[in-house]
Amino acid sequence: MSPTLFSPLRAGALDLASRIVMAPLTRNRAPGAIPTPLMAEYYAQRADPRRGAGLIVSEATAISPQGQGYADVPGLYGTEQLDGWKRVTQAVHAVGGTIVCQLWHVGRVSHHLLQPDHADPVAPSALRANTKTYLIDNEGQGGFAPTSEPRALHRHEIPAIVHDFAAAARNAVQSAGFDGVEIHGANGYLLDQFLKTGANQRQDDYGGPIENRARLMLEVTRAVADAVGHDRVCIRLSPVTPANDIVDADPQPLFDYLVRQLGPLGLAYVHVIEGATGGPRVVDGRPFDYAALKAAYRQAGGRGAWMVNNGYDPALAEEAVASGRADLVAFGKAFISMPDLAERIRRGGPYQGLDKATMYGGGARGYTDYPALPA
Ligand code: 8OZ
Repeated sequence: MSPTLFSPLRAGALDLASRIVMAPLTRNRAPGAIPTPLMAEYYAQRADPRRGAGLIVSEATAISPQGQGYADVPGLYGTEQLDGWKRVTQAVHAVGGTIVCQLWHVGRVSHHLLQPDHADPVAPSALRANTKTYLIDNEGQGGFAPTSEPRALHRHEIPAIVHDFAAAARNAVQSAGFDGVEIHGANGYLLDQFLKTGANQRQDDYGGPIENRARLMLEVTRAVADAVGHDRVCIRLSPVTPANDIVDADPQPLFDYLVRQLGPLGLAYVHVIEGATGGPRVVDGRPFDYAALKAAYRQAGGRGAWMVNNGYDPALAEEAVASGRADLVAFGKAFISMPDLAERIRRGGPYQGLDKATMYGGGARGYTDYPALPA
Protein backbone atom coordinates (compact mmCIF):
# COMPACT_ATOMS: atom_id res chain seq x y z
CA MET A 1 0.00 0.00 0.00
CA SER A 2 1.29 3.48 -0.77
CA PRO A 3 2.03 5.77 2.17
CA THR A 4 -0.21 8.67 3.20
CA LEU A 5 0.60 11.94 4.94
CA PHE A 6 -0.16 10.09 8.17
CA SER A 7 2.24 7.18 7.68
CA PRO A 8 5.23 7.08 10.03
CA LEU A 9 8.76 7.36 8.67
CA ARG A 10 12.27 6.77 9.92
CA ALA A 11 14.59 9.46 8.52
CA GLY A 12 18.13 8.81 9.67
CA ALA A 13 18.00 8.98 13.48
CA LEU A 14 14.63 10.78 13.40
CA ASP A 15 11.55 8.66 14.21
CA LEU A 16 8.67 10.58 12.67
CA ALA A 17 4.99 9.89 13.33
CA SER A 18 3.79 11.53 10.10
CA ARG A 19 4.97 13.04 6.83
CA ILE A 20 3.69 16.50 7.75
CA VAL A 21 6.59 18.86 8.50
CA MET A 22 6.52 22.39 9.89
CA ALA A 23 8.85 24.38 7.64
CA PRO A 24 11.41 26.80 9.08
CA LEU A 25 9.72 30.19 9.64
CA THR A 26 11.48 33.41 10.61
CA ARG A 27 9.35 35.24 13.22
CA ASN A 28 11.78 37.81 14.76
CA ARG A 29 10.67 37.32 18.35
CA ALA A 30 14.01 36.54 20.01
CA PRO A 31 15.40 39.84 21.39
CA GLY A 32 19.17 39.68 21.82
CA ALA A 33 19.08 36.44 19.79
CA ILE A 34 17.77 34.60 22.89
CA PRO A 35 14.76 32.26 22.50
CA THR A 36 11.96 33.20 24.91
CA PRO A 37 9.36 31.21 26.88
CA LEU A 38 6.77 32.49 24.38
CA MET A 39 8.72 30.72 21.63
CA ALA A 40 8.59 27.48 23.65
CA GLU A 41 4.80 27.87 23.83
CA TYR A 42 4.56 28.54 20.07
CA TYR A 43 6.59 25.48 19.10
CA ALA A 44 4.86 23.23 21.66
CA GLN A 45 1.43 24.22 20.26
CA ARG A 46 2.52 22.73 16.91
CA ALA A 47 4.55 19.75 18.14
CA ASP A 48 2.04 17.02 19.01
CA PRO A 49 2.49 14.75 15.98
CA ARG A 50 -1.10 13.47 16.16
CA ARG A 51 -2.53 16.98 15.64
CA GLY A 52 0.41 19.10 14.50
CA ALA A 53 3.78 18.46 12.89
CA GLY A 54 5.46 15.07 12.57
CA LEU A 55 8.68 17.10 12.51
CA ILE A 56 9.40 20.75 13.28
CA VAL A 57 12.26 22.56 11.56
CA SER A 58 13.11 25.54 13.73
CA GLU A 59 13.28 29.05 12.39
CA ALA A 60 16.66 29.87 10.87
CA THR A 61 19.18 30.31 13.70
CA ALA A 62 22.49 32.16 13.40
CA ILE A 63 25.62 30.07 13.91
CA SER A 64 27.70 33.14 14.83
CA PRO A 65 27.31 36.90 15.32
CA GLN A 66 28.61 37.34 11.76
CA GLY A 67 25.86 35.02 10.55
CA GLN A 68 23.11 37.35 11.82
CA GLY A 69 21.16 39.25 9.21
CA TYR A 70 17.86 40.28 10.78
CA ALA A 71 16.71 41.84 14.02
CA ASP A 72 15.63 39.53 16.81
CA VAL A 73 16.37 36.22 15.13
CA PRO A 74 17.79 33.58 17.48
CA GLY A 75 21.37 32.32 17.74
CA LEU A 76 23.20 29.15 18.71
CA TYR A 77 26.51 30.53 19.93
CA GLY A 78 25.84 31.86 23.46
CA THR A 79 24.94 30.18 26.75
CA GLU A 80 21.71 32.13 27.21
CA GLN A 81 20.69 31.28 23.66
CA LEU A 82 21.24 27.58 24.31
CA ASP A 83 19.34 27.76 27.61
CA GLY A 84 16.47 29.44 25.77
CA TRP A 85 16.48 26.74 23.10
CA LYS A 86 16.58 24.04 25.78
CA ARG A 87 13.24 25.34 27.06
CA VAL A 88 11.90 25.06 23.52
CA THR A 89 13.10 21.49 22.90
CA GLN A 90 11.88 20.35 26.33
CA ALA A 91 8.41 21.78 25.61
CA VAL A 92 8.36 20.07 22.20
CA HIS A 93 9.53 16.73 23.58
CA ALA A 94 7.01 16.93 26.44
CA VAL A 95 4.17 16.58 23.92
CA GLY A 96 5.94 13.85 21.92
CA GLY A 97 7.33 16.09 19.19
CA THR A 98 10.55 16.06 17.16
CA ILE A 99 12.50 19.21 16.32
CA VAL A 100 15.67 19.97 14.36
CA CYS A 101 17.46 23.31 14.38
CA GLN A 102 18.10 25.19 11.16
CA LEU A 103 21.74 26.39 11.02
CA TRP A 104 22.07 29.77 9.32
CA HIS A 105 24.76 32.10 8.06
CA VAL A 106 23.21 34.93 6.03
CA GLY A 107 26.40 36.02 4.26
CA ARG A 108 25.66 39.23 2.35
CA VAL A 109 21.98 39.36 3.36
CA SER A 110 22.68 41.53 6.39
CA HIS A 111 23.09 45.07 7.57
CA HIS A 112 26.19 46.54 9.19
CA LEU A 113 24.04 47.59 12.17
CA LEU A 114 23.48 43.86 12.86
CA GLN A 115 27.15 42.89 12.48
CA PRO A 116 29.85 42.74 15.19
CA ASP A 117 31.45 46.23 15.44
CA HIS A 118 29.04 47.35 12.70
CA ALA A 119 31.38 45.77 10.16
CA ASP A 120 30.40 45.06 6.57
CA PRO A 121 28.62 41.72 6.05
CA VAL A 122 30.72 38.98 4.43
CA ALA A 123 30.12 37.27 1.10
CA PRO A 124 31.93 35.17 -1.50
CA SER A 125 32.40 38.35 -3.56
CA ALA A 126 31.84 42.06 -2.91
CA LEU A 127 28.49 42.12 -4.70
CA ARG A 128 25.47 43.62 -2.93
CA ALA A 129 22.23 41.68 -2.95
CA ASN A 130 19.32 43.77 -4.13
CA THR A 131 17.10 42.71 -1.24
CA LYS A 132 15.95 43.85 2.17
CA THR A 133 16.62 42.89 5.73
CA TYR A 134 14.56 43.59 8.84
CA LEU A 135 15.69 46.03 11.52
CA ILE A 136 14.07 47.08 14.79
CA ASP A 137 14.81 50.59 16.09
CA ASN A 138 15.32 51.70 19.70
CA GLU A 139 11.60 52.37 20.09
CA GLY A 140 10.86 48.77 19.09
CA GLN A 141 9.52 49.77 15.69
CA GLY A 142 10.34 47.16 13.03
CA GLY A 143 10.88 47.84 9.33
CA PHE A 144 12.62 46.58 6.22
CA ALA A 145 15.90 48.16 5.07
CA PRO A 146 18.20 47.52 2.07
CA THR A 147 21.12 45.17 2.80
CA SER A 148 24.60 46.66 3.21
CA GLU A 149 27.47 46.42 0.74
CA PRO A 150 29.38 43.22 1.64
CA ARG A 151 33.11 42.50 1.56
CA ALA A 152 34.60 39.37 0.00
CA LEU A 153 35.80 36.76 2.48
CA HIS A 154 39.54 36.12 2.48
CA ARG A 155 40.47 32.54 1.66
CA HIS A 156 41.98 32.14 5.15
CA GLU A 157 38.67 33.10 6.85
CA ILE A 158 36.72 30.21 5.36
CA PRO A 159 37.83 27.42 7.75
CA ALA A 160 36.48 29.45 10.68
CA ILE A 161 33.04 29.51 9.07
CA VAL A 162 33.10 25.73 8.63
CA HIS A 163 34.13 25.49 12.26
CA ASP A 164 31.29 27.81 13.34
CA PHE A 165 28.73 25.59 11.58
CA ALA A 166 30.11 22.49 13.33
CA ALA A 167 30.24 24.19 16.74
CA ALA A 168 26.67 25.45 16.36
CA ALA A 169 25.52 21.94 15.41
CA ARG A 170 27.18 20.51 18.51
CA ASN A 171 25.55 23.23 20.60
CA ALA A 172 22.15 22.47 19.08
CA VAL A 173 22.23 18.73 19.69
CA GLN A 174 24.41 18.33 22.77
CA SER A 175 23.51 21.48 24.74
CA ALA A 176 20.11 22.62 23.51
CA GLY A 177 18.54 19.17 23.06
CA PHE A 178 17.57 19.32 19.40
CA ASP A 179 17.00 15.98 17.65
CA GLY A 180 19.14 17.08 14.72
CA VAL A 181 20.11 20.01 12.52
CA GLU A 182 19.15 21.28 9.08
CA ILE A 183 21.88 23.18 7.23
CA HIS A 184 20.34 26.23 5.55
CA GLY A 185 21.75 25.94 2.08
CA ALA A 186 18.90 27.82 0.41
CA ASN A 187 17.29 31.21 -0.28
CA GLY A 188 20.34 33.20 -1.25
CA TYR A 189 22.17 32.98 2.08
CA LEU A 190 25.90 32.31 2.48
CA LEU A 191 26.10 28.69 1.26
CA ASP A 192 23.75 29.42 -1.66
CA GLN A 193 25.83 32.54 -2.45
CA PHE A 194 28.95 30.40 -2.79
CA LEU A 195 27.07 27.90 -5.00
CA LYS A 196 25.66 30.31 -7.52
CA THR A 197 27.30 32.33 -10.28
CA GLY A 198 25.23 35.44 -9.54
CA ALA A 199 26.97 35.93 -6.19
CA ASN A 200 30.29 34.08 -6.55
CA GLN A 201 33.02 35.56 -8.73
CA ARG A 202 35.93 34.16 -6.71
CA GLN A 203 39.19 33.31 -8.44
CA ASP A 204 40.37 30.79 -5.83
CA ASP A 205 39.34 27.17 -5.19
CA TYR A 206 35.91 28.33 -3.87
CA GLY A 207 34.90 29.97 -7.15
CA GLY A 208 34.68 29.11 -10.83
CA PRO A 209 33.79 25.52 -11.70
CA ILE A 210 30.90 23.70 -10.01
CA GLU A 211 33.22 21.61 -7.80
CA ASN A 212 34.70 24.82 -6.40
CA ARG A 213 31.41 26.63 -5.84
CA ALA A 214 29.98 23.56 -4.06
CA ARG A 215 33.10 23.16 -1.90
CA LEU A 216 31.99 25.25 1.09
CA MET A 217 28.57 23.60 1.35
CA LEU A 218 30.13 20.13 1.22
CA GLU A 219 32.85 21.01 3.73
CA VAL A 220 30.20 22.38 6.08
CA THR A 221 28.01 19.30 5.68
CA ARG A 222 30.89 16.91 6.39
CA ALA A 223 32.03 18.93 9.42
CA VAL A 224 28.50 19.07 10.84
CA ALA A 225 28.09 15.32 10.26
CA ASP A 226 31.35 14.69 12.11
CA ALA A 227 30.13 16.89 14.96
CA VAL A 228 26.69 15.36 15.61
CA GLY A 229 26.47 12.15 13.56
CA HIS A 230 25.46 12.01 9.90
CA ASP A 231 22.01 10.57 10.66
CA ARG A 232 20.99 13.74 12.52
CA VAL A 233 22.06 16.07 9.70
CA CYS A 234 19.76 17.45 7.02
CA ILE A 235 20.13 20.10 4.33
CA ARG A 236 17.82 22.58 2.62
CA LEU A 237 18.33 23.57 -1.02
CA SER A 238 16.54 25.93 -3.43
CA PRO A 239 17.85 25.36 -6.97
CA VAL A 240 16.01 28.16 -8.77
CA THR A 241 14.58 30.52 -6.17
CA PRO A 242 15.13 34.21 -6.87
CA ALA A 243 14.88 34.90 -3.10
CA ASN A 244 17.38 37.47 -1.89
CA ASP A 245 18.50 38.30 -5.42
CA ILE A 246 20.22 34.99 -6.10
CA VAL A 247 20.63 33.31 -9.47
CA ASP A 248 22.75 30.65 -11.10
CA ALA A 249 23.49 30.53 -14.81
CA ASP A 250 22.97 26.75 -15.03
CA PRO A 251 21.41 25.25 -11.89
CA GLN A 252 20.64 21.69 -13.06
CA PRO A 253 24.23 20.42 -13.39
CA LEU A 254 25.21 22.38 -10.27
CA PHE A 255 22.57 20.77 -8.08
CA ASP A 256 22.89 17.34 -9.70
CA TYR A 257 26.59 17.44 -8.79
CA LEU A 258 25.84 18.65 -5.29
CA VAL A 259 23.35 15.89 -4.45
CA ARG A 260 25.66 13.24 -5.93
CA GLN A 261 28.26 14.38 -3.42
CA LEU A 262 25.66 14.43 -0.61
CA GLY A 263 24.45 10.90 -1.46
CA PRO A 264 27.17 8.93 0.33
CA LEU A 265 27.09 11.11 3.47
CA GLY A 266 24.15 9.32 5.08
CA LEU A 267 22.03 12.40 5.83
CA ALA A 268 18.57 12.11 7.45
CA TYR A 269 16.79 14.11 4.75
CA VAL A 270 17.25 16.48 1.83
CA HIS A 271 14.78 19.39 1.78
CA VAL A 272 14.09 20.99 -1.59
CA ILE A 273 12.23 24.25 -2.20
CA GLU A 274 10.54 23.85 -5.57
CA GLY A 275 10.33 27.15 -7.46
CA ALA A 276 10.34 30.61 -5.89
CA THR A 277 10.36 30.50 -2.09
CA GLY A 278 6.90 31.50 -0.87
CA GLY A 279 5.87 32.15 -4.48
CA PRO A 280 5.19 30.35 -7.76
CA ARG A 281 6.23 26.70 -8.01
CA VAL A 282 7.54 27.34 -11.53
CA VAL A 283 9.82 30.33 -12.14
CA ASP A 284 9.84 32.01 -15.56
CA GLY A 285 13.12 31.39 -17.36
CA ARG A 286 14.39 28.99 -14.69
CA PRO A 287 13.28 25.45 -15.61
CA PHE A 288 14.38 22.66 -13.28
CA ASP A 289 13.85 18.89 -13.19
CA TYR A 290 13.32 17.90 -9.54
CA ALA A 291 12.71 14.24 -10.40
CA ALA A 292 16.14 14.13 -12.05
CA LEU A 293 17.64 15.72 -8.95
CA LYS A 294 16.13 13.07 -6.70
CA ALA A 295 17.25 10.32 -9.08
CA ALA A 296 20.82 11.68 -9.03
CA TYR A 297 20.78 11.61 -5.21
CA ARG A 298 19.47 8.02 -5.09
CA GLN A 299 21.94 6.87 -7.77
CA ALA A 300 24.76 8.23 -5.64
CA GLY A 301 23.61 6.09 -2.71
CA GLY A 302 21.54 8.76 -0.99
CA ARG A 303 19.02 7.06 1.29
CA GLY A 304 17.82 10.08 3.24
CA ALA A 305 14.17 11.10 3.14
CA TRP A 306 13.20 13.46 0.31
CA MET A 307 11.36 16.50 1.67
CA VAL A 308 9.54 18.90 -0.63
CA ASN A 309 8.29 22.39 0.08
CA ASN A 310 6.57 25.36 -1.49
CA GLY A 311 2.95 25.93 -2.27
CA TYR A 312 1.73 22.49 -1.20
CA ASP A 313 -1.95 22.25 -0.36
CA PRO A 314 -3.21 19.06 1.30
CA ALA A 315 -4.21 17.45 -2.00
CA LEU A 316 -0.86 18.09 -3.70
CA ALA A 317 0.95 16.92 -0.56
CA GLU A 318 -1.07 13.70 -0.46
CA GLU A 319 -0.30 13.10 -4.14
CA ALA A 320 3.43 13.71 -3.60
CA VAL A 321 3.65 11.17 -0.78
CA ALA A 322 1.30 8.57 -2.31
CA SER A 323 3.17 8.62 -5.64
CA GLY A 324 6.56 8.32 -3.96
CA ARG A 325 7.70 11.63 -5.47
CA ALA A 326 8.43 12.77 -1.90
CA ASP A 327 8.69 11.22 1.56
CA LEU A 328 7.96 14.35 3.58
CA VAL A 329 6.12 17.61 2.83
CA ALA A 330 6.92 20.87 4.61
CA PHE A 331 4.15 23.42 5.19
CA GLY A 332 5.15 26.96 6.12
CA LYS A 333 2.51 29.67 6.44
CA ALA A 334 -0.23 27.07 7.09
CA PHE A 335 1.51 26.16 10.34
CA ILE A 336 1.57 29.79 11.46
CA SER A 337 -2.21 30.12 11.39
CA MET A 338 -3.08 26.46 12.08
CA PRO A 339 -1.15 24.91 14.97
CA ASP A 340 -3.24 21.75 14.50
CA LEU A 341 -2.73 21.56 10.73
CA ALA A 342 -2.55 17.74 10.67
CA GLU A 343 -5.86 17.43 12.49
CA ARG A 344 -7.46 19.83 10.02
CA ILE A 345 -6.07 17.90 7.04
CA ARG A 346 -7.43 14.68 8.55
CA ARG A 347 -10.89 16.26 8.94
CA GLY A 348 -10.78 17.97 5.53
CA GLY A 349 -10.79 21.43 7.16
CA PRO A 350 -11.73 24.03 8.17
CA TYR A 351 -8.62 25.93 7.09
CA GLN A 352 -7.77 29.30 8.53
CA GLY A 353 -5.78 32.11 6.91
CA LEU A 354 -2.85 34.09 8.15
CA ASP A 355 -2.52 37.67 9.41
CA LYS A 356 0.49 38.95 7.44
CA ALA A 357 0.89 42.01 9.66
CA THR A 358 2.06 39.87 12.61
CA MET A 359 4.47 37.57 10.75
CA TYR A 360 7.69 39.36 11.68
CA GLY A 361 8.28 40.78 15.15
CA GLY A 362 5.83 41.52 17.96
CA GLY A 363 4.56 39.28 20.72
CA ALA A 364 1.81 36.75 21.29
CA ARG A 365 -0.63 38.32 18.83
CA GLY A 366 -0.47 36.43 15.54
CA TYR A 367 1.96 34.01 17.16
CA THR A 368 0.51 31.90 19.97
CA ASP A 369 -3.14 33.04 19.72
CA TYR A 370 -4.22 31.12 16.60
CA PRO A 371 -6.81 28.67 17.96
CA ALA A 372 -6.78 24.90 17.50
CA LEU A 373 -10.03 23.08 16.76
CA PRO A 374 -11.80 21.68 19.83
CA ALA A 375 -10.53 18.16 20.49
C1 8OZ B 1 11.68 35.48 5.75
C2 8OZ B 1 12.20 36.58 6.40
C3 8OZ B 1 13.49 36.53 6.86
C4 8OZ B 1 14.27 35.40 6.68
C5 8OZ B 1 14.55 32.33 4.57
C6 8OZ B 1 15.34 32.62 6.80
O1 8OZ B 1 14.02 32.83 3.57
C7 8OZ B 1 14.57 33.08 5.84
C8 8OZ B 1 13.74 34.30 6.02
C9 8OZ B 1 12.44 34.35 5.56
O2 8OZ B 1 15.09 31.23 4.51
